[in-house]
Amino acid sequence: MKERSLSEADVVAALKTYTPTGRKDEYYIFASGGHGGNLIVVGVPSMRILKYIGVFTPEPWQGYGYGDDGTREVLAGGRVHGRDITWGDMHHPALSETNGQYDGEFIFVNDKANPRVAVVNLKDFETEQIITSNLIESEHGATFVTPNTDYVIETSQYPAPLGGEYADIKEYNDKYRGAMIFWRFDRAKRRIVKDESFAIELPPYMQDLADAGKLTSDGWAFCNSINTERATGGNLEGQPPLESGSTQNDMDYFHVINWKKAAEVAKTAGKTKMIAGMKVITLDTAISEGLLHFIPEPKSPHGVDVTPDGEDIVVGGKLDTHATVYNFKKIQALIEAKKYEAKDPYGVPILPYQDAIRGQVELGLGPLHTQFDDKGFAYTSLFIETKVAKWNVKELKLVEKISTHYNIGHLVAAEGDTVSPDGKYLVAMNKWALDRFAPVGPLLPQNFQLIDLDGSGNGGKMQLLYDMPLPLGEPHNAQMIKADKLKPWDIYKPVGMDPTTKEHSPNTVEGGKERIERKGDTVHVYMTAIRSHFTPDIIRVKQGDKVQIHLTSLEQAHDATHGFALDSHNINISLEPGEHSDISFVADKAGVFPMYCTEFCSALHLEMAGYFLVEPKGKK
Ligand code: RUQ
Ligand code: CUA
Repeated sequence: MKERSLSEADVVAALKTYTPTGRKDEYYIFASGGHGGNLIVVGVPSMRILKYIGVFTPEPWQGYGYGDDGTREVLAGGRVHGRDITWGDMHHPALSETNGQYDGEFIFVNDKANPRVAVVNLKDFETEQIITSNLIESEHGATFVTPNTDYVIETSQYPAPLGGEYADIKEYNDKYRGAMIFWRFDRAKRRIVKDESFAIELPPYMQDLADAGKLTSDGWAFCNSINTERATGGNLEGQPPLESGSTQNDMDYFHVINWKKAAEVAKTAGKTKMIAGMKVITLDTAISEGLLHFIPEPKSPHGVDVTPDGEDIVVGGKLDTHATVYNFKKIQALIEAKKYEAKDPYGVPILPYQDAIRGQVELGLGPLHTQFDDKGFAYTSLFIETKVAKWNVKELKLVEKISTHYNIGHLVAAEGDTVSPDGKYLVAMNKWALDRFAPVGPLLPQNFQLIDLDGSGNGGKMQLLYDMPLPLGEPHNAQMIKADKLKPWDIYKPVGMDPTTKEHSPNTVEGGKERIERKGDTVHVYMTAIRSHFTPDIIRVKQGDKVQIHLTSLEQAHDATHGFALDSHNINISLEPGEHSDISFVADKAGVFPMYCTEFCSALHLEMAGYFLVEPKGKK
């Protein structure tokens, strides 16, 4: 202790996190990779990074988007207005749930910048689907799942004319709109099904975070809004900048949405309008069917989180020092009694604020997001104060605060969004680790701080245990799941599975049946990989040929991944044991191109290579 200048608290923290070699972590964190567009898997309490999963961004190690037809197709699902988008601004991962519990089967993620949602299968930690609607132009309240993962919620943020139409910003009030999309997830198909999905048109406020009701409040969704002033910016056109125009009012609108009823309405003929291939319940229909109600909420709020019992909804004040606790039963009574205090300019009924809340709790400066434990406490991040506030949900009483470093955004507790959180661990997800790590230039890494909630060895108080820099983009939210809930595969079995379809590929190549076949102008190469060779290892084609390599790994041992790289063609595949991959390209340049395995798979790994020969056009 003396030699390393460690305090007693430091040693206690070390004892709580040190994870000897071979010992596995108790929890997984799935953290959004921010602008990195990928998903980050971290072990708790060791805070060791276990994996990056390519989602919106091509990822070379996994061969995601580098020549493999399956992953290319997944990425193509995320084209926006016909354009390839190879990055994403990932904010909120949501684990699939069964009866409000994480079930460890799937995780969904969003892209704020280019409104898209992706499905990642936790059997192999691979992205299987990216879907977009072209209905909205940005989003933020995504992804949040309903308690049985029937729907994945995606809510727009910056209003725009729906469906990618043009209207001048002067027509903001009339032509710009928001929307909440309910993507229907078909678990058996492992896909979001667009035809069974629907959206609800919303007024042009900037909808912010959302959450789905659970238990008591199952069937409902909640969402915040900012800029109910409908400011548009225009600071070179004589208008106030957006930041001041949008913060004039003391109250904004908390959105209360009856999604179960909306799903019925969406199925009724004539009740929806098709916009950009998406079934949309118009604002007028949403109002007349009683699907949408507003309640005032103080002042440009941010996070909205439903308590584990589903009874209350906590809204983080952001510019207000309180967390406001809405009560679901009170809201229901007001809706039933049609007790409205007013209507918004679009005719949405507004329920009286004082009658809808159970109370407020003063927490400090900049309350954002809230997580829960198993003992009736809530933990709210305080962005401006850079602290976590622990408070008693029933009594609405502040208990204690702990400092974070710095600028905490989201925070994630063990099983923290389920109907039965575990307590134990909390991770503060801080922005800009100003003075925590060895300097690496002007761009700062982010900082995940592990906090012990039990307070053992610390007088029952929260204790900071560990700092983990994250240099890959700004992670926003994360989900923390008990490790034993996940049952990932070791290998693809039987040999020949296509990870994207999770089916035996029709192009699977059996050992001994390797061959090269020409069909018209396409050369099909039926190839296998096994320690330590490709068969065939020489491929001859003619300049201009279309080439399809059908590549099967014959391996069935867990530690037998191969790669397949072809120089100068931007092709790099990771081939896990038993995996089948199809690789299509045009051999448009004559030349000699080595191809080789990119994982050091055996003592003869360097010899796991071959040649791709492209004969010049017209050569006899
Ligand atoms: S955000 S730091 Cu969830 Cu995108 Cu709050
Ligand atoms: Cu196979 Cu290296």
